[in-house]
Amino acid sequence: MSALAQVLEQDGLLVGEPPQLSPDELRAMFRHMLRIRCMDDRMLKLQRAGRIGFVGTAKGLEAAIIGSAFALEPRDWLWSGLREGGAALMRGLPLSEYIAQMYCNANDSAKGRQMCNHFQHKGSHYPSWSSVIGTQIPHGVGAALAAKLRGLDEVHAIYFGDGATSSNGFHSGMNCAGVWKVPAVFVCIDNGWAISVSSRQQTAAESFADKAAAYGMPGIDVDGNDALACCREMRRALAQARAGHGPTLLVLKTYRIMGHSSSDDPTKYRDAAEVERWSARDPLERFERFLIARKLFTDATRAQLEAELFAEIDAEIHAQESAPPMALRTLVEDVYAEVPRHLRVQYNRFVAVAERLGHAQKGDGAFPL
Ligand SMILES: Cc1ncc(C[n+]2csc(CCOP(=O)(O)OP(=O)(O)O)c2C)c(N)n1
Ligand SMILES: [Mg+2]
Repeated sequence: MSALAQVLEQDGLLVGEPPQLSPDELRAMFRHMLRIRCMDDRMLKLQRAGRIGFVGTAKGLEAAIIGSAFALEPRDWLWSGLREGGAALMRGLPLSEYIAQMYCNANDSAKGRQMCNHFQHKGSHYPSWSSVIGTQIPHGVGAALAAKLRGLDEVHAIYFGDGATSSNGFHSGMNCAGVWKVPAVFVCIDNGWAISVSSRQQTAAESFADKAAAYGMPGIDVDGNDALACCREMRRALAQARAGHGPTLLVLKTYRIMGHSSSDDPTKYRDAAEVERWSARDPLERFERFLIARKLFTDATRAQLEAELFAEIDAEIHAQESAPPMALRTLVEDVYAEVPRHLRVQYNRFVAVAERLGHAQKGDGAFPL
């Protein structure tokens, strides 16, 4: 295992070389991290109230997600594994699209064909992702190879969790990336758990970073609750990839504070003491202490930002909640240039049943997961 890359102690003091970032950039980084916390708070409440179907939070992972993605250029790509929606917002996904996707309403750019919480955004190079663990890894590697063959100056950041390191996609993607020296950075967010399987049960290796050696690339362990360390190591890995020196595996060591998703009860498989230990290493608090020490924040700044963020999010929730549902006919559109006869017949039968039995109402039925 490599020494853990760290820039900030939990008390906000510097213990390593920080990345070059202007005061405005540092403040922006914190705001993007805080937005994840605020958004998760609201989404979980909406889910508990039965107003949206599903949510997977990123509480505790804010530094890993934002610190690393902050280093990307707009022309780079982010292949999401699961919880990187906050990075999509930072890179240009409109808040309205984020929340529309949570409602799967008429404004949902996935047209209701994804589970909620599965974002995509063309403009910020954030491809649609799949719940099937690890499948984005070979997709991202293929896109990175295409960029290399076309001589494009872009790097593909491929995100995944500790659980995905046991997938076929991880092995085949990492192997091809190493052999072809593609411009990619693999970002493993090791948050301690893959639903109820702990990282210690997932591998006998000391760290997931050790796996990089088998694919001929560097593997670097990073303190994933340290936004500045995540940004610095990501910048280094991106520079290597951009210069044609091939991929790196970054392992951002952090902790999933909440359940795997709104359908999970983590008290069934882990100790409260472990959660408390990691809560004391909160990434927002650590970064806030640094910003206060640097006189970029006062003790009141976080509360002000929080109020602003909640106001923006709440206004958008009201707007999206009153939007109509996705039109039923979209069920049969977009595959063929013209809807073929057999689909028209099925659709008409479906509408007839819906009219006989009544259309579904908001909140009907239980989410199956
Ligand atoms: C191929 C496959 N197997 C199993 C699942 C069920 N599943 C959904 S998420 C998950 C765990 C993911 O853990 P990790 O990769 O560590 O990401 P995290 O949820 O911790 O962010 C599993 C096993 C799946 N979606 N796909
Ligand atoms: Mg995990």
